[in-house]
Amino acid sequence: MVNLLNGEDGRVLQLTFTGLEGGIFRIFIDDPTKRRHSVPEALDGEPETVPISVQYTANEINVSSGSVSAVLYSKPFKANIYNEGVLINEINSQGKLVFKSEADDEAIALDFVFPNAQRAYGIPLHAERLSLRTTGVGGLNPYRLFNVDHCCYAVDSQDPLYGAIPVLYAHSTSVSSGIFWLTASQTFVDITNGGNYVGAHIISESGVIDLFILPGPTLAASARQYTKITGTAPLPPYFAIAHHQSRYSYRSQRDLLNVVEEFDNHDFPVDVMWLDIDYTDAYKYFTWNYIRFPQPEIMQQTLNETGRKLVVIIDPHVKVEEGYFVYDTANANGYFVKNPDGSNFEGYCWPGLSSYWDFNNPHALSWYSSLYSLENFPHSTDVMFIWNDMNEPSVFDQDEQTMPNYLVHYDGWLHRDVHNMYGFMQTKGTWDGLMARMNYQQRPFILTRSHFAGSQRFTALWTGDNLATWEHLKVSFSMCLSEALAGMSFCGADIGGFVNDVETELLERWYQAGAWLPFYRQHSTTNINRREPYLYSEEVQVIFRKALNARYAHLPYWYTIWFEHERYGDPVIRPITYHYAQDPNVLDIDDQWLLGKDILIHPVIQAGAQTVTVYFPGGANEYWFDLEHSRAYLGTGYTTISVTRDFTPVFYRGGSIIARKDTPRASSALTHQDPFSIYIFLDSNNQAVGNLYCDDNQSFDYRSKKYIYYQFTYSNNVFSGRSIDEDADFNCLSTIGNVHVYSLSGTVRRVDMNKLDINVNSKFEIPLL
Ligand code: NBV
Repeated sequence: MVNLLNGEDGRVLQLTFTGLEGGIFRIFIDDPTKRRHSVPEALDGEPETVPISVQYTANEINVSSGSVSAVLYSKPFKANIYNEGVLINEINSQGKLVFKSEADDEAIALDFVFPNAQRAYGIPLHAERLSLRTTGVGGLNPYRLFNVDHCCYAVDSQDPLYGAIPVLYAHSTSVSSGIFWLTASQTFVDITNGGNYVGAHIISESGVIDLFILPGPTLAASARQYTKITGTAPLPPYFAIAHHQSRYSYRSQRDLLNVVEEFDNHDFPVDVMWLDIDYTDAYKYFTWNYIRFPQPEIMQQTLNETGRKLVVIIDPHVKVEEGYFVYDTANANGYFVKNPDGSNFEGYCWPGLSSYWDFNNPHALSWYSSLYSLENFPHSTDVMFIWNDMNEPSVFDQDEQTMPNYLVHYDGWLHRDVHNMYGFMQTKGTWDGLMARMNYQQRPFILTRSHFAGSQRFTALWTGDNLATWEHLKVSFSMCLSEALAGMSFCGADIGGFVNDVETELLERWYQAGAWLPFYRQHSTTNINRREPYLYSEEVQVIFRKALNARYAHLPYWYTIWFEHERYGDPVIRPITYHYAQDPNVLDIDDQWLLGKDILIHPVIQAGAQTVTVYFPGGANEYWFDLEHSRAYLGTGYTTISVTRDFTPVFYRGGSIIARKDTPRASSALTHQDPFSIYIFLDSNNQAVGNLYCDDNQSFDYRSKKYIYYQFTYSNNVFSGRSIDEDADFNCLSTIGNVHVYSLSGTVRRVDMNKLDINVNSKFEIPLL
C-alpha cells in the first residue's frame, strides 16, 4: 500500500497494489477519511492473490509477478504496465486522475493509453458495433454506462441501455489487454482510436477506484482473465439452450397450451413457454390471475409431458397494497428502497403505485429468495423458471424512467452508488431462491434485462425492446459479441424484434441468425399481430422449420462449448479476431462470428439478398465447409456466395469434429436418447479433432465428475476416441450412430457406427477406409 498525495488540497489517498492469479494486477484507491462504495458482489469470491516482488527507488516502485510488471511513478503519479516486457498500458499519463470526496461530489476518473492497440471492444451494453468508435469527435458522445429502460432504442449509439459492464479491451494484431473498472455508479467512457494506440478516459459518479489490469497478451487471454475474477457462467440446463416461445402476453392457460399444440401439429420444436406480466393478479408478483390461469400446475404438468418448461416473469416493483402478502412483509420489515426521510420510495410501474425491493439489504434479499420456494410461490413446480424484467430499475414517473440518485439503500448507500448493480442483485436473489427450491441439485434458468459485471454467474440476458427492423437484427450480433467478451455469453435478441409487426422475410432471416446466438427466443409485444411460426404459409414454415431444426441438430455442440466455457472462460460466441488475431482484416468484423472455434456464421441481413460476402479467415490452409452445397472455401478472405431464402451461410472449420443429433423432435428432452451423428471435416493434413460433452442435462452432478468429456480424432484414416477426463464417468444415454467424413477433395463418406459406445472406458480406434 502506498499513499497518494493530492498536491492541490493536501488530501492523502491510499493506493493498494495487489497481484492476482493469472497475471492480473489490482489497483485500489480509497480515501481513508470517507466511507465510499465498492462492489465485492461482482467478484466470484475474493480473488486469489499471488506474491509480487517490489523494489523501491526514489521516484519509482517496480512491481512484478511472472511475466507482468508495473512501474509506479510519483510526482506526478502514473503507472506503466508491461507484459512480457512490452508496454501495454499507461495509466494516468494524461494526468486525469480525479478522486473527489465532497459530500455531494464523489467523482472518480482516470485515463489509460494502450500502446500498439488498434481497436477497443467491450463496455456493453450499447446498440453499437463491436469495435468502439472514437468519441468526442463527429458528434459522438462518450459511451455511457447507466442501466436504463429504453424501449425502441436507436442503433449505432453510445446511449446507455439495460446493462452496464465496465470491462474494456484494447486489441490489435500484435497485442491485447484489458481493464475492469469495478464501479456500480453511472460511468462515462471516452475512447480514442489513435491508429497505433487506444486511449480511454473513464469517469464515474461515485465509489472507489477498483481497477483490474487484464494483461493479455491476447484477446482470448484477457477475456479469460476477466472471467477468472468475475466468474464464468455455469453450464445451463440443456432445455435453456434450445428454442423458447414468448409473447407479451399469452393471456390464458388455454392460449399457452394451444400454442404448444400448434407447434407440435406443425413440427416446430420448442422447449420453453413464457408467461409475461398478465399471468399475475393485477401485476402482483407471486400471485396468479385465476380467471385466465385456473390450473397453473396442470398447465406445467402438460408442458412437462413433452419435457417442456415454463418461465414466468417477476419484476422488482411491488404494488403498494395492504393485504398483498409481499407488500405487507416487505413493508413491515423495511425491505424497500427509501426516501431520504426514511419513508418508502413510491413510483409508478405496471401495478400503479409501487415500492421497490432493496436488494442490497441482505435480509430483504434472502426473504425475496425465499419467495421462490415451492411453498411460497403458489402453484410453482420444479419445471418453472424465472424471468426478471424492468430491473434497471424502471420507474415510469421519474427522470430517465429510473430511480433518483438520492434514494437510500441498505446501510446508507445512495442509489447513485448502487444503480448499475440493482438488476444484478435481483438475479442473485432469484438464483439463490431457485437453488434452494431445487435443494442445490438442479440447475436454475433465469433471464434478466438489467445486468452488471458478474451477472453471468446467475443469469442469461436479452437485448430488450428492439424493433422489427433489419438494422436491429444486425446490431443484435455485435451487442451479443460485446456481451460475450464481457463474460455474458448467454445472450440473444427477441426473434423478429419486440416492437412492430415483422415482415415475413425479416422473420425468416431472424430465425436463421438467432439459431446461432446463445439465447434463442421469439418474443413480441402486445397489440401487434401474433407471429408464432405455424401462422405462416406452408412455404414460409419450411424455412422456419429448417432454422429451428438446425439449432436442435447442433445442441450437442452448443452444450459442449458451454461446458468448456464454464471450465476455461472462453466465450461461447466469439468475434473472428478471437481466433485469427494476426489478421488485420477481421478487427472490425461483427456481421459474422464464430460459435466455439469451429463454426463460422454469416447470417443474411438484407432484404432480397441474392448473395452475401463472407470473410473466410485462416489462410489457404484453412478450409471452411458448406455442408448444404457440399463444397469448401479456403480461408483466403472475402468471397461472395449466393444465397437462397432457406440458406443460412454457416461453415465448419476443416480440422474439426462436430457432434450433432439430426433427428427432428418436438423438444430437446425427446432427443436425449438419440444417437449422435459425428461430422468430421478434414484439414489440409487430412486430420481433425473435436470434443463432445454429455451428462444428465439438468443437475449439478457434473460438478462431482458425473459426465463424459470425450475427444475424437481423425488421422491416417483412423477415427478414434478417448475420454479427456478419465476420472469422470457417466452413462451417456446416446451412442454414436454414424460418422460423416468431409474432405476438400470432395470425398464424402458416411459410415454406420452401429451404436458405438462413448463411455469412460470405451477407447476406440476404427479405420474408416
Ligand atoms: O413485461 C412486458 C414487457 C416485456 O414483454 C418486454 O420483453 C420487456 O422488455 N416489458 C419490457 C415491459 C414494457 C414493454 C413495453
